[in-house]
Amino acid sequence: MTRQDTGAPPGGSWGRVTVAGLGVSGVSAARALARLGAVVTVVDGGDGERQRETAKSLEGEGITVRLGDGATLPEATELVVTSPGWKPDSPLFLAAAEAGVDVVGDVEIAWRLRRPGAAPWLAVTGTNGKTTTVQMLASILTAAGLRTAAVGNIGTPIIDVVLAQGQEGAEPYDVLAVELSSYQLHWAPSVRPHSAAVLNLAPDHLDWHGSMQAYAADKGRIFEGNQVACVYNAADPATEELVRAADVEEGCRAIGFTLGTPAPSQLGVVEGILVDRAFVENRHSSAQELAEVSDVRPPAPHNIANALAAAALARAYGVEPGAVRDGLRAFSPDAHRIAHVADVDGVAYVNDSKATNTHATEASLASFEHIVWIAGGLAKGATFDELVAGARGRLRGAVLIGADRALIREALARHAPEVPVVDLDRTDTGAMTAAVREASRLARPGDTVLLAPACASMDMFVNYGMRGDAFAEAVRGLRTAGGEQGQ
Ligand code: UMA
Repeated sequence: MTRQDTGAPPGGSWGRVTVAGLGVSGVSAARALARLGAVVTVVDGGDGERQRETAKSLEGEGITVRLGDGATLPEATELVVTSPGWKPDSPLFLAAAEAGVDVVGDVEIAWRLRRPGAAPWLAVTGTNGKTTTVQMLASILTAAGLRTAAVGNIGTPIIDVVLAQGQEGAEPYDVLAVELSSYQLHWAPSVRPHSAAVLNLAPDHLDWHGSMQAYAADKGRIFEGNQVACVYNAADPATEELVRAADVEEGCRAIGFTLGTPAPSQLGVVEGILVDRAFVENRHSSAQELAEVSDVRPPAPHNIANALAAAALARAYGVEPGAVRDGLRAFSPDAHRIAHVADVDGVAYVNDSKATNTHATEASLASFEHIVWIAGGLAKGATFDELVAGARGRLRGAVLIGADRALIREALARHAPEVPVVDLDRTDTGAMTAAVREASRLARPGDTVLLAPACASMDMFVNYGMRGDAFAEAVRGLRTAGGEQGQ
């Protein structure tokens, strides 16, 4: 078989592959590569119950698993396939470099496994909003009658979907809506989407990438080789800069999105209507109505921007305006993204556990007038001065949880010393119940208690979803303890 048939390296066979990480992507990559004939060893630095159970099932499939040592390169390794979370300077990769062995990610493998005629990728990255945008995009593509799936960083390993295409009887996808993180882009040098969008760029994951420049450069890889459109945020010049720096196919266009009136080659908003001035016959004199702002849920500014980016990618793929509207109407937002949980004693409780960095939290804090803010967790190298200074006038109080809460406490002391702060010195999962109780004491009727941690959750919870669930559970606890019924 040729390289194109199997995605295998030159020489035709996958040989001995080491997969780094026994998480969602590692398991998918290991299974796929073993099925394609590779001799697979999975290594993971952890040795917990989860890893052991997963190891048992992979070993039953002929895959070797080595737990508790993520640093030593297994002998005779010919290729390393890494999970996205592994830092580029991990000892395993230094050993691979020394041995002259390539390191790529699972997304790169998925790309190499595509057969001629495989579903093109419409790809989305950005510091915030990428999951929502990919979900909106998939909803629009579905409304257009296309067979699609939302894959990648969103949680469904892309290799699984690409490989399913090759299986007998599987109905082929027309197009994939792909969420790509900066980590995944870092390890995926040959991916060439049909069209792609960078929603925004703000400092995040700097401990992983080493610098803002390195982070931006990895995000910018999404535009490489685009065929039809590179979609940027007109309000965020850094995203347009990435389009300019990209090497794209002849005829590929730069398409902007804006919350204001769109210029030619942009999508934007005019009097409450989402309009397209990019994919229309005469973009200099006409515009196409796509949907109403009220079709976007929630109709908060950052979310309208997400909808415009999703619409731009769908339009680049040739989707009709009616399907953009129907898809946006059919979309239901994430339960952990500025989701109203309940009203208790005249106070609204809002779950934005998905706000895992300062940029997302800034948008969240700007959405309410009087806020008791629950924040903290793993800061991932972030600083909080700007965030706190910007939100000062809106904060009724703050309740801090998690490993890096001192960083937020210090920023509050510097920029908002009048704001009462409860510093919960505990990182156990029950801390959320205590945090909600403390927040309810600080809040007055008409206020919003907002969980927008500005930090990752893994110091206390399995993921941000569990953190949001714990918040919602704690709010329900308040209600049964005597508060009034919410919605
Ligand atoms: N591990 C080590 N050594 C390391 C790092 C990790 O041994 O140095 C092991 C861990 O013990 C664990 C495994 O590797 O067993 C985890 O690998 P991983 O962190 O890459 O996570 P996966 O479970 O494979 O999930 C990844 C993405 N995770 C990250 O990028 C951190 C998931 O995105 C994604 O949904 C999934 O692949 C499928 O594509 C999550 C995420 O937090 C949602 N993404 C970040 C974000 O959105 O901000 C980028």
